[in-house]
Amino acid sequence: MERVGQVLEKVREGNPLIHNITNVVVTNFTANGLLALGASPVMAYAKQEVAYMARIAGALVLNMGTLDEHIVEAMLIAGKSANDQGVPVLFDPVGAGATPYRTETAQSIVKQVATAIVRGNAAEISHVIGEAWQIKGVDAGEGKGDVVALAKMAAKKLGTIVAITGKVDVITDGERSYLIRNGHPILTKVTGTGCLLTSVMGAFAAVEEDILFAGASALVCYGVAAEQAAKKAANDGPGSFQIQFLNELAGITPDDVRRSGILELAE
Ligand code: ATP
Ligand code: TZP
Ligand code: MG
Ligand code: MG
Repeated sequence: MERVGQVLEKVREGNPLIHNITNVVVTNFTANGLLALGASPVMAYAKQEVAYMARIAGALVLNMGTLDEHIVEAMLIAGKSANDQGVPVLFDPVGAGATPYRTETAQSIVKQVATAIVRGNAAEISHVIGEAWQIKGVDAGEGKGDVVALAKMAAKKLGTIVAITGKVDVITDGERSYLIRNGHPILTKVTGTGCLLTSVMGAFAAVEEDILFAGASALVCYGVAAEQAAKKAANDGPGSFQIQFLNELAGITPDDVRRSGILELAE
């Protein structure tokens, strides 16, 4: 946990610029969450500027939540520019599997852009690799099967690090895998907590070269911040939790992580 705390400190010291091409539901929450944590968010979508913005960013986050043809074009331009400059690209295939357009777009993006981390729920990740776990809108349905095995299969197939989140989170490069047992069920009652998480993983990937460990560290810190927020505000409902969660992202310390983080190497 010592090392997780160090990566958290590096985010705060580095204040990395995170270029998000994200969805209309979560834009404000994502910007505020990144700011709270100590990163520097920017949302930029115009095809005339995304290549430039991606090039100067510490990480680029592509999120498919509310797709249209212009967004897809911008994502591909930004993604290729980030790839050219060695800027890590994170991809959140929101709702892959819910409609053919989402599934096809997700598969087309991972084909054309080299990603550092792909993060989603189990159903979304399964559809990115052409497996068919159930999905309901942008939320996970009832998946049956081994999530670690699915994550490893996806990582190998896509040649990227894959994170599958839920009650327990898994992140893997296909060989080494971590399980993270932090978080709180009330996260599922606030929209955008998955999307913000992908952007937070971007902030960690921007400052730590070991991207697998960066991603695992982000998952631990995010989960611990949620637990702390839930302790203070869950009884008041999701609205209070959302606000308190931003406060905890700003306040979480390496000591908190040492005390409460649960990170395991998986088989
Ligand atoms: P979904 O649409 O399936 O909710 P998502 O994109 O919102 O997916 P989540 O899987 O909900 O992403 O992950 C967001 C955060 O919520 C992660 O930190 C994850 O660990 C946490 N989380 C999700 N479900 C639970 C749960 N039942 N208990 C604890 N933490 C959870
Ligand atoms: N509809 C399209 S994008 C979106 C909704 C509700 C937000 C999804 O956010 P998350 O983080 O996957 O819950
Ligand atoms: Mg969720
Ligand atoms: Mg999501």
